[in-house]
Amino acid sequence: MAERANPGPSWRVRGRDVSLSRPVVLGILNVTPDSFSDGGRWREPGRAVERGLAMIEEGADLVDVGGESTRPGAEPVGVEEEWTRVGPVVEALAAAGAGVSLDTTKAEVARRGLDAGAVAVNDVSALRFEPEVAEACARAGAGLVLMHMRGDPRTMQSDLVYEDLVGEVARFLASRAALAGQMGVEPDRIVVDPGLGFGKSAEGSLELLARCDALAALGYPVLVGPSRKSFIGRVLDLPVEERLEGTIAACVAGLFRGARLFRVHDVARVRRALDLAEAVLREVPDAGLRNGVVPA
Ligand code: HH2
Repeated sequence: MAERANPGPSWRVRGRDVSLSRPVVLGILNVTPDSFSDGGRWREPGRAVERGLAMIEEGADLVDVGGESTRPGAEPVGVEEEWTRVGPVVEALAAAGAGVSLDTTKAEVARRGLDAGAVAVNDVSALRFEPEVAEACARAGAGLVLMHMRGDPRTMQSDLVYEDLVGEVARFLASRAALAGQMGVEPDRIVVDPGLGFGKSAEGSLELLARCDALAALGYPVLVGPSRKSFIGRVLDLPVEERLEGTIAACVAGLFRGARLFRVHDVARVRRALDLAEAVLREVPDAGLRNGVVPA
């Protein structure tokens, strides 16, 4: 498996470096009618921008703007509809100086978003739907998140059985990162993500959190997105609006196993928890290396 020796001290995105010396938080801003936990809440662009800026105040490093739900069974939307949703929000947040990552699988939406000031693209298909997303990122010098998912959001929960879940996810992410590299995305701009809940059983998502070390060993920073997801509901038997503590526990568990980036709805609370957990980790002399990060 192609592996890099170590990730650099920062995630290089367009026009800025996001330091990995402390946990990186991406605040979720879904400008969709149908996202599983915040669908419809931020559809009005003015309110969405306000929420994005508030998340930066709360300690988010980037705001992850999405215009297409990826919840199981979600119907895809077209380029124009997706861009109508996210365009004004990306533009306004970028103009206000906020770092924006754009959660899209479409090359045309990625291109427009990067032109409008986004600094990274979060592609939950890891270039399987439209490999040209990588070209758009390479041209703009943008960051690129590559996430593992089996099939697509309509089909992903139909087969949750893997012979070797962690090995399969690691091999997939290594090969997608290699493809991104061939398409001109520099290694320091790539982040990998096991895709918690995307075609995984609850046990599978827990196992992937516990084995973030195996993904960090690929040499790219690891992002996890446990926020309010159903595996938390399954373990704690709680509805979506009661999953904050589970989200925090999942993030901290991921951090201790080598994840460095966290995509969450509840920025202020997760930020505090991660900063405290990071302070604990720092008491271990080789914590940086065990975290897959070279100490600065
Ligand atoms: N999860 C969701 C969406 N995008 N991107 C990455 N990199 N990792 C994730 O785990 C991830 C993601 C799903 O969560 P959410 O955005 O809250 O819901 P929806 O897809 O329904 O909009």
